[in-house]
Amino acid sequence: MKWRRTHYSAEIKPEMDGQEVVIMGWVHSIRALGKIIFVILRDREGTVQIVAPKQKVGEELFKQIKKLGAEDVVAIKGKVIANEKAPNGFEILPLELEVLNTAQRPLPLDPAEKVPAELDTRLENRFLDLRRPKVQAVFKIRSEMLKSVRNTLYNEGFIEVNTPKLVASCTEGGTELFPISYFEKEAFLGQSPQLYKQMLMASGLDRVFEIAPIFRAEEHNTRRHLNEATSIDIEMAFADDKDAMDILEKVVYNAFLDVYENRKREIDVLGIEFELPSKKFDRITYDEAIDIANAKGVEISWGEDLSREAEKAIGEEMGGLYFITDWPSEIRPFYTMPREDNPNICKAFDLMYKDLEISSGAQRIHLYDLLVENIKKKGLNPDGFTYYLEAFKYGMPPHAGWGLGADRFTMILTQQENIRECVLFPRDRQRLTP
Ligand code: AMO
Repeated sequence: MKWRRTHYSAEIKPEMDGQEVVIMGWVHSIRALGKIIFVILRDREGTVQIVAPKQKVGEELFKQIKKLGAEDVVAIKGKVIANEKAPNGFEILPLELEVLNTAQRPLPLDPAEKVPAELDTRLENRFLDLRRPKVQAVFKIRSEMLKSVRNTLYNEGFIEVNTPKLVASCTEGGTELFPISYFEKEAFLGQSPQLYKQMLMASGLDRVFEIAPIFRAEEHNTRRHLNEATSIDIEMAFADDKDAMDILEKVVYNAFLDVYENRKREIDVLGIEFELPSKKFDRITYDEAIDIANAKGVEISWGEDLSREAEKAIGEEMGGLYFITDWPSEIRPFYTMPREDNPNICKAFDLMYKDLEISSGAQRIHLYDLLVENIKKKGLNPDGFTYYLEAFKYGMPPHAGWGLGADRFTMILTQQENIRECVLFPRDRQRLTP
């Protein structure tokens, strides 16, 4: 490489007329019209038009440029020429070209998006697919969201932690575990940091969060499920379900705000209408949710988990972001705190966006005897939870927390219909490569 990049495409302005720049990227398209060649160069931040008239650039450089093909990697030293008719009000007159690498042709996928491709083909060739500005926009928004979430949680006094993903027991019910062979034993890929984040509440760290993969052996292919997802998990001590919901509201609202303020170009590239939610989200109880579903003709009785049809009916009625609270204890995990006044109802909540659940959480049981009793009630064996249970014997404070699906959150921020659009290399029943 002879030079270093001086500017990304988006950093060049017509006011820089006459200035020399070095740009680097991929040949997005090339058009030779007799004695003039137009090249669109693409980099991470956008595209720039390079115009090479033979009589200005000279025989040698003209010949070099003419040989370029789609997706070749180049560095161009050139002069900014203000031109009202050019895209963004300027073009580049090339002075020197360095071809850094050539691309084989035909391309398995067209990053210039002239030829549409099925999602499957796109995922097969994900590195090329990722050159598409719309696809890149999704991941830039995802990155902005993760940065925002971290900022909010650090500001709220949380400490970032990392817990093991090779684990010995289940947390969210036994059916969705991936078993792996672990030397002489059987182990599993962690389906949630749940037990670890709770054990940390006995450590005195008070407020922890983790952003990490979770593994779930979901059998079914849906547009909302992955076998490897990224979960944003928090746990906070000396807190109840309401406190955890307040933090979740802040985290989600701030991420919307940061994307709105800092990713205008990506929102534009995606061509979506981006609306900020209100700072406080609606809260309905499970009972009210059931009533809404029933009123819309969806049959569901108290104590059942919400069916897909029920979620759709409730989502239609509620729109946007809203919490569903006060769930039947029966259908929530063993660690969920029952309400003191009515143990059939527990202090659990889900955060929904229309018909999509993006987070669930609860105040947890911090009392040893009640926890053991609840484990048994769910048909689980307390012996499988020995290490976890120890943490409840020697001073466990009341605590609460939630898990927020980063992939699903990206889906709603970017308005994608399929969760696979929001993951670089998705893992589902059919896909383990690339
Ligand atoms: P839950 O199982 O509801 O709760 O998961 C929390 C959030 O993680 C995301 N999620 C998924 N995303 C994509 N594909 C999947 N297969 C998948 N599974 C889960 C969802 C979901 O809302 N331990 C609790 C959280 C807690 O109480 O702190 C838990 O794991 O967005």
